[in-house]
Amino acid sequence: RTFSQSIKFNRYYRYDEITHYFDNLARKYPKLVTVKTVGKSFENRDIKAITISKHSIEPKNTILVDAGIHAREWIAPATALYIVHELVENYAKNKNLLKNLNWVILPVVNPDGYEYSHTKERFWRKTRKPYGNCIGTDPNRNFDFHWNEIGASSNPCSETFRGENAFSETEAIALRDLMRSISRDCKFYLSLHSYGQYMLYPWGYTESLPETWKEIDDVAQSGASAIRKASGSQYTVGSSTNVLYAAAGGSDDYALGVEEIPISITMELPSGSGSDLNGFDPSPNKIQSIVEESWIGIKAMASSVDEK
Ligand code: ING
Ligand code: ZN
Repeated sequence: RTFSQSIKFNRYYRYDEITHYFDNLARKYPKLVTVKTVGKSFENRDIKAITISKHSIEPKNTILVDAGIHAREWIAPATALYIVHELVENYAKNKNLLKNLNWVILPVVNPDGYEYSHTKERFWRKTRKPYGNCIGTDPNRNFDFHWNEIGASSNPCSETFRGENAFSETEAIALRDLMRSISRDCKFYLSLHSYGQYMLYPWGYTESLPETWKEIDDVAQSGASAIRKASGSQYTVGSSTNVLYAAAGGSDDYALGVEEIPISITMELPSGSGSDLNGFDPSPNKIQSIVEESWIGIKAMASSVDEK
């Protein structure tokens, strides 16, 4: 498919469709959009990010959004695509969000896992690199900041396997390198996951809070309250360790702790009413309302960062 018409949010897209959508946008909106390959997956797929920027002279603050670190959390790449759709194809409506800000969006960090969850095993979470008899590392336990200290497994058969060492996974390296390449201007890192409706922030490796937790909490609260006002949906806001569980080696801890991106938030999107594993699989007719509601929260957080 070529998306000669605008993209629709009534089904989930395969990885090729997502990258073709980006390539088409780059062709159609060359002044606004650039697409870059930021790394290769284990199975040699291009990991692609899109930059949306009004390219003025002065350097701008940058927002980095990723999704699809975990393969089965399909609503997260869908939400990342909706952000791109709104900023590019609905530019006139959203141009205030590009006046002082550049956006870098990496919709599928783990394309091998994402494709595997489409073709073989719907609830696959990890990468696809084998370790002995088992396959895959949890990329959100593979970042080099307090790696393997807590909430991560040394067993390659576990869903939370931390990898054989920090950054053993090329997908985590790709995200790290992207972060690093923009870290001087990047003020806000947002990692999209599902599910449970949480705005999580560091630390995941300890119950103590970062020195700057209040600033991060302000941004996260602004997202949660915008969503509550718009739809009534409730998000729980707090540090990962304190409101969900402790887990070291996550991308959000790394963004703050190593790359010093000041606002780092993991957003756990809604389940679309499913529970257990089905919570990772909102039915296609729920996608539109979930991504719209989530975009309201993301816009509020972006504006809050912009005002800082
Ligand atoms: N949740 C995140 C996970 O990686 C998380 C939650 C993020 C915990 C960061 C600790 C630190 O387990 C999902 N749904 O993947
Ligand atoms: Zn996840």
